[in-house]
Amino acid sequence: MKMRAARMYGYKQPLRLEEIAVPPVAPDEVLVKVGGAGMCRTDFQLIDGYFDSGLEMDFPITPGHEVAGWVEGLGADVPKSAGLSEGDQVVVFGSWGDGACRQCHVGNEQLCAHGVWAGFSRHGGYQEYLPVNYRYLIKMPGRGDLTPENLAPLTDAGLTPYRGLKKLRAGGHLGAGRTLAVSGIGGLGSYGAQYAKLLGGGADVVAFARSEDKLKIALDNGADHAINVRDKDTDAVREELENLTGRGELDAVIECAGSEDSIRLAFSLLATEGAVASVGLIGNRVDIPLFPLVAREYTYFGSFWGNYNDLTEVLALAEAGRIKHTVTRVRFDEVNETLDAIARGDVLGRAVIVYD
Ligand code: FEH
Ligand code: ZN
Repeated sequence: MKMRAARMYGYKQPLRLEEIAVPPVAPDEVLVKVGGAGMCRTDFQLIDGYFDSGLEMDFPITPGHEVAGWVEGLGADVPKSAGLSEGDQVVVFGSWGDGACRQCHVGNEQLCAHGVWAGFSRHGGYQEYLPVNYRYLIKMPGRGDLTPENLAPLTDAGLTPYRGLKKLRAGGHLGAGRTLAVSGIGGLGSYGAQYAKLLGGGADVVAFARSEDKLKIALDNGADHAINVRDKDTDAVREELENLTGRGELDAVIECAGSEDSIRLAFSLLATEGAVASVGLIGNRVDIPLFPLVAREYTYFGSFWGNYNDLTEVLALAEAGRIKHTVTRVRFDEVNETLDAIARGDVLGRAVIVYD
């Protein structure tokens, strides 16, 4: 059987749109027919060489770490306890640890130093069929808006800010009377604005973005206020923040962009004992003034992707109809142009490849 695959043969070059053989599945794997493959800014960064120094790449590889689809076939050793049958709609947890380290044993396989990430190895969602170990599939009912194109982004864009907000909540930085900013309303931030209300415990939620279209998505998704931070210095943003919320400072920030400017702005507006959770990866370094960090006892969380149980919580919210999806459908032959649009910040919500 043949399949379409957009494959990477090296850095800084377009993906090759090919027709290749559907790969065989190992006995403990399931062949997933991809119904939706989210296109993440990280995919553009992978191709552009952002991970060059840190990842050994055995080209060609197929990008795409946000996958949902259907069970096409089951390997011989997939246990009945997995509860999987052909035709089931499934979501792929995309971070596959070695199962041997401390992080894997507590369930944080996304932190495994020897793990494999879908879309950073031979197989990712930019191909029509994907072999996945049965342990990394979560069955979802196929009703209403629970479609592969809506479910796929929940495995990264809709998972990463969720984990970051859980860290802010667990650290006691959220709750009534607090001001929580969602900085960057791209793929991650369109979910971050929703989780800020769902997990914020009554916090006042302010969205920061650089375009009115994206701020509208944040407000539609539950943010209480929106500030366009394009070409504004900290004082101007602080004044607008005070006019909107009655306070010119933030108690917590879920930082979904990762640009050096947006992280700098977050810390410039942070209240005493405030906290920032960084989940975005646009930049390379952060520049944080040391004295305020110490004297005002800031907390700075790095938060990466999400673990399997975080994903089951997100999917439970989706199944309960608590998550709004902002998806731009992409045809397979539009993949390269869409990656360029993502790099420019021109995509609203999440771009998702559908193999019509
Ligand atoms: C995913 C996989 C690998 C590196 C970075 C990412 C981010 O998109 C996590 O949100
Ligand atoms: Zn991603």
